Amino acid sequence: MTLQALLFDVDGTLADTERDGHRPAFNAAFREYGLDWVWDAALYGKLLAITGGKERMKYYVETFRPDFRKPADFDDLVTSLHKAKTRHYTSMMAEGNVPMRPGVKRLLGEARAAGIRLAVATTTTPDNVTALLEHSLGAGSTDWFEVIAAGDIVPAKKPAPDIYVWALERMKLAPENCLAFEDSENGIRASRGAGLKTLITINDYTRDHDFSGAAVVLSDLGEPDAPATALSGAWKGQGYVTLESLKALHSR
Ligand code: XBP
Ligand code: MG
Repeated sequence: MTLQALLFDVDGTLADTERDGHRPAFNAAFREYGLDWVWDAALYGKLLAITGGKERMKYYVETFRPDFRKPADFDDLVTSLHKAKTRHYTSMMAEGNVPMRPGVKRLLGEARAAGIRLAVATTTTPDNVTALLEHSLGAGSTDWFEVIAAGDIVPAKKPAPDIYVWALERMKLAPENCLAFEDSENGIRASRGAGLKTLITINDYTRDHDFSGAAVVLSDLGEPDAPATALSGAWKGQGYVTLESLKALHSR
């Protein structure tokens, strides 16, 4: 089986968007609506158990705010809050202050040059993906990805495999011809559920997650002058992830 495509998660994998991107955007939306909901960095780590912003807000109310008197139109409130949150998030991304993680831009460039197909599979809202890519990866970089599978296009979000299955079907690819890149337990459950060999790069929110089933767990993708650390799995690459090392990983 040859390696034909790379499928990337976004939040936590391409960039560290959660703590200083999504979280303050949620808080700004809560303030805008006069709510006393404040998500600090530690609480947000617990809320990440649930993927999807609307789902996360509902989980917060159910689990952490039994005192909150839900209005009759609670679902509408959540929808409005989420629209406001997306507005805050995309304008924050437009400032371009959230960089790609180490090695991401280099590896994407290498894959593109070699004709490897690229896709995104994420639970986040499509506008958020575009904002991050255009302002942090580079203008026009959205077009590098043949398919951007995002948000509510599948009703069941990660850890359900649906978003990966959707992307694979669109690309008419078998999972055996691809590699997935993830950063979280919900993410790898989704990618493995779709039959994808998966490379993990951890971050501060996910370093203690269960990554059993990962082909390899790394600190990050690494750069020639800033090598990555292998945390588990057999990694025979150099100090940084190259297309050649991915092909070797894929064929094992
Ligand atoms: C990402 C998420 C997203 C974002 C918020 O998970 O959980 O919910 O935090 O996005 P993954 P929205 O990286 O596993 O795809 O608010 O746009 O839903
Ligand atoms: Mg992620």
